[in-house]
Amino acid sequence: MSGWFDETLHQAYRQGLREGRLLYDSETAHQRLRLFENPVFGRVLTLDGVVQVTTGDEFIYHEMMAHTPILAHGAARSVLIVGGGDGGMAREALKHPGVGRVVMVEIDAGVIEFSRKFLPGVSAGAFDDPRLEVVIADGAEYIARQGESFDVILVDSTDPIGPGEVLFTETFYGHAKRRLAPGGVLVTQNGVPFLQPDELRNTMRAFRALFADATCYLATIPTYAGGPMAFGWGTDGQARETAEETLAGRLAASGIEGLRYYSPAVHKAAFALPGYVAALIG
Ligand code: AG3
Repeated sequence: MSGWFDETLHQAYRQGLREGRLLYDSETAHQRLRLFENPVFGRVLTLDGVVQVTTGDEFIYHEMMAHTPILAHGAARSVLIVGGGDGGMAREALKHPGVGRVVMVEIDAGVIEFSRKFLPGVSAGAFDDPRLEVVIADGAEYIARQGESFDVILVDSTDPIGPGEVLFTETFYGHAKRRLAPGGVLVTQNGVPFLQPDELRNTMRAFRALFADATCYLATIPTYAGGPMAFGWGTDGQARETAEETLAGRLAASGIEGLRYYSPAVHKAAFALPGYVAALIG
């Protein structure tokens, strides 16, 4: 009989996943990493007791976080990924032929090494793409440095507990803004607002002070349980106004096929916010 994995993220709500074969359980230099099999979701990667990726539903998160800003921007050449050590975000960003450079700043080399070995389908060759540069560093420190700017910055972080905490501060968002090229877009992982309202409220307060266009958009990822997940969206440009037909034209021109969640219609709809979410973003 296999047991159950109980996620420890929330105070008064928890999800359990049946835990089949345990493939790995160890401490990296930064966090506890565990990988097991689940009959519905496939391989499940957890960090410090919180689900990060499952091979079953990761496509939703990675497609929505990468393609929404890249296609809205329309001429993105460079993408910075903060976190994202499993390689799924790089995989989606690199699908765009116009993207000539992706820098991934991951704090935990252990996550990359591990994911390449045990979750090869998540990065799907991204780590061998010459357009990808991997930097092992603290994302907050990296972004605070002077350096190149990017058309799109994706903060593919854990929750604001442990190593991910600094990635939710006003200081970090301010530094991220300075690293955006004109018209650039910042997108952040902002948790599940029904269960983590403060996380979105605080990020949106900071975004409103920094960006002409500050909002969030939503996608439902089953293992980020408790309702849809919010992605913070900050830009001084007009990317949010991009029409559905324009997005469709850009997607067709990119030659990207086989997406299973993102579509131009879903993209536009993702910015329609239910009242309880709109109230949090102020
Ligand atoms: N990082 C986002 C995990 C967030 C889970 N949080 C939650 N359920 N509120 C995923 C990394 C994938 N590249």
